[in-house]
Amino acid sequence: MNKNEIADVLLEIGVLLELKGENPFKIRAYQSGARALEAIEEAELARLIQEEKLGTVKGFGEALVQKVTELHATGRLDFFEKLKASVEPGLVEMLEIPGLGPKKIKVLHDKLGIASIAALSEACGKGLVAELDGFGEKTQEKILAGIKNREAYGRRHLWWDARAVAEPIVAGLRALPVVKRAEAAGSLRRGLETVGDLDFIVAAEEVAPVVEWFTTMSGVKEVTAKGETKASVRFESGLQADLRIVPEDQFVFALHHFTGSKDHNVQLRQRALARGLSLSEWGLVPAEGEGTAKAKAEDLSLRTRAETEADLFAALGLEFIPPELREGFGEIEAAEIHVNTKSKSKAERLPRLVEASDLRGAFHNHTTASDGRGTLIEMTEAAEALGWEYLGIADHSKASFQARGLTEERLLKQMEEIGALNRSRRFKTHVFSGTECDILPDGSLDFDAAMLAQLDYVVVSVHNAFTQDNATMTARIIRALETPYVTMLGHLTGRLLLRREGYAVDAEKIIDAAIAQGVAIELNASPWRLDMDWRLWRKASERGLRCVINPDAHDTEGLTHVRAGINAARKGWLTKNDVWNTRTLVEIRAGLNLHPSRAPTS
Ligand code: DGT
Ligand code: CA
Ligand code: CA
Ligand code: ZN
Repeated sequence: MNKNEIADVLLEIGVLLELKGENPFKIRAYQSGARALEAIEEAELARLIQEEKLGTVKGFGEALVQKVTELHATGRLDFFEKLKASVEPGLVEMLEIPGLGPKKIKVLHDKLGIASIAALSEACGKGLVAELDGFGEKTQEKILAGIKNREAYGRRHLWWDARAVAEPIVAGLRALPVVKRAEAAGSLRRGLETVGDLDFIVAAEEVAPVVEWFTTMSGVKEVTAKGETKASVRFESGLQADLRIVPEDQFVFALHHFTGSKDHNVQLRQRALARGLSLSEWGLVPAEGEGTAKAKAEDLSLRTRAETEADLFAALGLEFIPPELREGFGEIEAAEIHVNTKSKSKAERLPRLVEASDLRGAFHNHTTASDGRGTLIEMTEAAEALGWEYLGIADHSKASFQARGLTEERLLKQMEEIGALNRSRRFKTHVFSGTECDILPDGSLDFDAAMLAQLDYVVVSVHNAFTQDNATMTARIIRALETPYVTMLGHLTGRLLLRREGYAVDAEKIIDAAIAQGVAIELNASPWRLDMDWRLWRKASERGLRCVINPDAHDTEGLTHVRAGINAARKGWLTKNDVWNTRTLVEIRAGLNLHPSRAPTS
């Protein structure tokens, strides 16, 4: 196990011990052990363990040394396994409800005997939870809302996680000798932020071997359907996957149909009908005449031939519509090929969408200075490996004390470190010194103007007082955007997909203010945020809002989350030109209006 994985285990042990009501000192020992681990470099940890010197590091008592050593060597810890088994799973599950920590869960268990979310829901319904010390009406309402959210979202999965499951399946299908073509379709292919189930379309010479492989591949927990041309399976995570096998000459039609969305399909079918054609998953055939669409599609002489989806769209007088745009939000009109397409205004045409390879860097990233897990060096190295020209470091500010936010003094020290790193030319990637500065409840910022002026750029974000009403929150954010030196707004609503609704804001008003101030809004690319939502970007960007795709990375791996942001940006109709971090280092520097002391010398 590497140090981050070990740190995760230590944190989990801390949570489990808290659920059991263990001694707070013991609990804290695991938490600080995890912290201490994060501050050590990977190689350093290996050396300390090898030389049996881990005990000399502050925060590691004897018990912890033994556990870390065991995890490092074997990836397993008997103590942890036993501890997990000794805590009722329902209690751990309750941690997923916003506002419920281990302490509260222990109280619920001790006082009311609650050991599952269902029992908790019932107790809230009876008003029993509100009567407990330290709970009250408001908490009870919040818990109930949390449970409802969880139910509503529980059946969906993050696009990022679904993609990780789908990619090896597509590769595995393509590797089967009988398979001609294989693609993932559905919401996954459309790049939707959450995915209900996976859909795979395969063209194959023979069906049986494909179904056999699909239903027995590793990770399948249950085969929920197995038919002549299709199969469905369910994985451990609850995610389900549908497979459909079609003859090769129907592949494009099936792929298009099962990519959806439903709204897009309905609109496209209407367009086909208006041209005397019938479009279905089987083919594009004359609408008039004898027989069903399926029967006609089986008659090759009647079916329009399509090798690719571009052929299918072309047969309906349309340009190729990228899957991300197929939501029925005007993409078909925009794709219409007119004799005078050039006379269409930009807003009426299909955009040339931004691509992953267009990005040259990003601005909202954390390091071990606040709550990140990668050091400045590790993050820069990873950015260089991605080919980025620049990396912005924006650690938390002091008001985010739970994330070890930086004081002015620590921030100044970090700026010096970054300056020295740039001067050393150790990496090809230039590092910008920024901050993710808290927007305080009244809309003032956590740092004063004198501090902000010295930075290369400033991200401002809301991290507390989430329950303010819409008007207060909106005014608060707008006030922050109107503060000098602010470069961009972080995660507009603070939502966590499938887990927490965003705080209430008037997005329109905030977008207006950002445009008026020349401040960018980030598209936070963290797979569980994707905030500001893609549905708002098209209009906002047409009105002149600048987008920055930021991974909000807390470790080196997190930098790759920009891929999820690109997805969302594409769904928001954004082009390369709409996304600021596609600009070159020189252009960014010119745009940042750098403080004289930090302006480039050459
Ligand atoms: P999901 O799985 O809930 O995230 O969303 P999708 O879009 O993947 O939906 P899914 O898996 O139910 O079906 C895949 C596609 O198949 C869907 O996007 C469009 C097409 N489709 C499914 N049912 C219908 C339908 O009743 N009418 C039409 N026009 N298309 C359908
Ligand atoms: Ca699906
Ligand atoms: Ca499906
Ligand atoms: Zn943040």
